[in-house]
Amino acid sequence: MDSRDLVRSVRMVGSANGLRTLRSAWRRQRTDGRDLPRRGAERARVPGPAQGVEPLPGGGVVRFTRSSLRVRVAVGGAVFCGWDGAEPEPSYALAGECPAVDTRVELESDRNGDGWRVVSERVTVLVSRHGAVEFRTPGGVLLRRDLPPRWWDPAGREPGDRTRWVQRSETAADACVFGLGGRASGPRLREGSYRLWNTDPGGSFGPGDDPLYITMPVQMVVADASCHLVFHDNTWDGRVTLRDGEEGAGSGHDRPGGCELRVDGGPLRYWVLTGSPARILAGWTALTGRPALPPRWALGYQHSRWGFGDEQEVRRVAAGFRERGLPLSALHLDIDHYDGHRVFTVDRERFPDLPGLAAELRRDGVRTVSIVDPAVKAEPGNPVYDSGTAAGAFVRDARGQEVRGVVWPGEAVFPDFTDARARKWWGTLYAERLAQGFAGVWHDMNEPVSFAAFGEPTLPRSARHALEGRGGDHREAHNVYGLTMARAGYEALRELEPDTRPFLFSRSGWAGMQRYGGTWSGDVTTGWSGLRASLSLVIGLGLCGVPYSGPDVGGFTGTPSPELYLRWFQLGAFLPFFRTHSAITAGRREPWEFGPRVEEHAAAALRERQRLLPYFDTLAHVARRTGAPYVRPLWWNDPEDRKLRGCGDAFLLGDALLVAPVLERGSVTRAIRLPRGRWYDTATGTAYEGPGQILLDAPLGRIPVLARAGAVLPVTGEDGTVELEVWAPVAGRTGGGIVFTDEGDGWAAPLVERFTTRLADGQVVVERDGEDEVGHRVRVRGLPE
Ligand code: NBV
Repeated sequence: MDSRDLVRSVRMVGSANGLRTLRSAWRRQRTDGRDLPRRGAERARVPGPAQGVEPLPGGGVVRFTRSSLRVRVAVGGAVFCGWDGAEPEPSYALAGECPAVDTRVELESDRNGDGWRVVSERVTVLVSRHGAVEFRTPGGVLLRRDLPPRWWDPAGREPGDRTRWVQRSETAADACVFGLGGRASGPRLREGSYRLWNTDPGGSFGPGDDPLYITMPVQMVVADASCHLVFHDNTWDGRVTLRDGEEGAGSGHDRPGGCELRVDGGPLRYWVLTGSPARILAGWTALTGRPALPPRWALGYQHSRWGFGDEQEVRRVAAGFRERGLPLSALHLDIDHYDGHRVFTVDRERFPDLPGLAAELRRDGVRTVSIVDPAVKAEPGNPVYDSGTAAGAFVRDARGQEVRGVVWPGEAVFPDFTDARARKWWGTLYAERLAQGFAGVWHDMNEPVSFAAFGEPTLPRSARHALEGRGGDHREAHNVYGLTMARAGYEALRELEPDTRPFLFSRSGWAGMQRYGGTWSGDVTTGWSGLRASLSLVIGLGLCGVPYSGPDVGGFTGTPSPELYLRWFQLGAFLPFFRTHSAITAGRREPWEFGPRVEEHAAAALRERQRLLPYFDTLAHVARRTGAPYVRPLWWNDPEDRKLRGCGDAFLLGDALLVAPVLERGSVTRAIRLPRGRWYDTATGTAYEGPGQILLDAPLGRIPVLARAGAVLPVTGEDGTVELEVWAPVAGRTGGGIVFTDEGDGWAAPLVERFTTRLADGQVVVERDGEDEVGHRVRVRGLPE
């Protein structure tokens, strides 16, 4: 064991569980030593020369000496490539049916006679005689070249003994990569190596820590020629190594961008989607599922703490918000409200009447949200353990013994969420949470974490999983543990309360997790670097199809300076999931704890959030319908603007706003790079023309927010109805916006209104669906006084 491991484990679990974590780590090592297939002699392989081709609707199969490649273009333009017989299904990422093939196209001989091609509406795929695959725009510009894969065959292959493989790819010299799940060092992912193995970093994390809780083999690649998303549908442990390209300054000697993907097993299959970022996200969420729609209250401000202590304390905190007139939408209860850290229990001494407390808070408009950890205390007599054992729900080893680990309640077992029966059983337990009055759930520790004094703090790699009846081990199931737990929770809540939208967010997850809910930063370090990392996570996850997320505002650990707290709060007010939260050992995070000045400015941020709620409602519906995230990188509409691609310090909030948080200590100005078009500083009404860089005031009381010329922004008016804030369009141009209004919960279809704006005789004209009757009070801004 190295001493860093020891320090980490003590930091995480305290000394009480220390011995157990030592035992558990030994046990894990022993089990893996016994049950994991040994890596024996291996042979490196490449596909070899092509032997023949079989055209099929949507593409076809190219046969090589030692492998085959299936190319399949789906309706909508997504391209699937599967080596060695890999098909799109089964897949944890895909939602429902695999999309139908585009029957208009199939593999044909390339004109030059040195390979084959599929020419579809959006993309041309070329397969060389040695198995390189190129993706080109309809105009012929290269987006991505995948070199022939290499893999290692175990000599005398055994069932269950999988092949590792590696694939190298080249992208344009100017390509920038984003995504790979939640990465603290982005949003643009620089040259370096990124692991694909969901991991609790332990303690807290900052920009240098990788991997984190959510890793995904999803890359959004942005280049002059076009953007594309590549998704390697493989859940195994792996690593992506990126190399930045270099342009030869007109010499014609560009060095392409490079990507190398290594995976420890499982299929080599991937999807490529091309087009504008909006098109790609629409295609990606059509493939992997549209994002769940949160109830309206989940778009309001929420507050949490590990260690609220007891009912009185919760009441005191709620009263603190109420008495100060600070709007609060939900309070979250962490593991300390459980009885001895046992999931689905309540410590009745400290929380004698949780349903009563929840009802009382609810009358003041405050919901309660409960943490749910997957680990179940392994203790006969614990009803959750007993019923899970009876249902055969817990993960076992190759000999059929329950796999034991250590988490908060001590010795614990882990539900196998890759088993439909286990998901069903687990789902029944959420009835207890609803009976306690909780309105939403917060899944934690589901990477999954099992504390270990040394080695990886998770389950043994040899632990067996059902994998939907196919059978396999933790090497394959690990990365989808959080995803399948979210599925269990989401499906249960849908069934238990069919008329309400589930509110669920999960620390870990994988491609497709947006179907079940959102996520949050996890234990982001308290410091300016943590503030920056939190924005990187939200932007990156949005580009992977997960639009609802946000950080622990104020940071998880320690105590932020009043200035840092305030700047974090001001950023949080513009992110989808807006929640203050901190560790049991950390300082408090209520806005009044940081002095009257911070309280006043935080109150202003809260009021602005409340005012923008109709806009957040709209963004939630837009995400649901199109996959477009609420929080978008500055290059979203201008991917060809290279200067914008490197900007990770500001973002677009929907179509209408550009938000530039203050991420540096002591700063009271902000340099902001504007995308093309006219932008108004919402604080002063001053207009600026993009593209270009501007410098705006960012006094302690606010962060710069700009509005796009022509935008229609639905906001809460003073009388509580939805008003339209309309920003003057540029003369001769039209603007507009779409507005979704709904009941705030349930499944009734929303009202959809489309507005257009234009200037006529120096006045702003607003129309709704082509009619003059707008149906809302309109406030025009940005016209000269
Ligand atoms: O449940 C306690 C914490 C929680 O407050 C935090 O938000 C999670 O990310 N949880 C991690 C476990 C403790 C980690 C040290």
